[in-house]
Amino acid sequence: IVGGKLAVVESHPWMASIFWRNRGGESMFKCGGSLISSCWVVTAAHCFPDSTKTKLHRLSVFLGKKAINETDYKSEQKFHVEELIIHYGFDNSEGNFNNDIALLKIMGNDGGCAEESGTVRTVCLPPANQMLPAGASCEISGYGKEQEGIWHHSQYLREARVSLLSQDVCTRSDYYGKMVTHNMFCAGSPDWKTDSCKGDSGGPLVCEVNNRLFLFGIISWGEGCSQEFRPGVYTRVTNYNRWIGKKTGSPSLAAG
Ligand code: 4AZ
Repeated sequence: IVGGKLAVVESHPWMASIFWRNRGGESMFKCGGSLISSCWVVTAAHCFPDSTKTKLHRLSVFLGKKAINETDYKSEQKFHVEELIIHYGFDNSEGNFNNDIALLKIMGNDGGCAEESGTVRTVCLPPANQMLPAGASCEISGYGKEQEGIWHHSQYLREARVSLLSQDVCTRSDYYGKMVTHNMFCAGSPDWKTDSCKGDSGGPLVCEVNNRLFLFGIISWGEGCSQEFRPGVYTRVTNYNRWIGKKTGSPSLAAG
């Protein structure tokens, strides 16, 4: 997150962090994610290159984690991945991560799923037809870079506010042109100082509607971070209600 501030996990209790264990047994932070029901985390499909899919045992997911390199048994919950479902339409042949969405079925060592606590809680999915106006203010969070070009990620969870751009503006040729499809939307700050960045992908963009927060976006891509005319690009979650409902076994989501 560029231009944001330190966050407490209690304010983003759906925030998941996904780690990948290499052959040496060393765990590396891979992506963010969001807890949408007790057993399911939604994230970005591009977090999983082909090799990852067949090696689910190398993945672990944490909820309620305060810092990437610290363990706090009181606040965090750890899971392995039972199932990884990458959207059938995920396509990076144009270099734009179309349909950048994936689901992880999580399971703890006790065979159970996430348990609600002060630091762990699900986020709501918006109804399928819910649109927000350009300029609406939303919140992003993640452990990604605080600046493009630095080598390290943030050790602590950070948050920032960004505003939604209209599709007309973001597909203009001085922005992203046709790279941005109807499965995506853009968000940024008018002064270009706030953005998601490398390492934030898969994580949430949440917006408030009627005093409730909903997961409208999944952090997906962008040309660099906080560059002029290059806002962050987010997966448009409302396009996937049916798919999410079908895969997670809550078909009522399709209706919202
Ligand atoms: C990334 O590589 C990434 N500025 C995430 C978000 C943005 C750019 C890159 C948006 O994970």
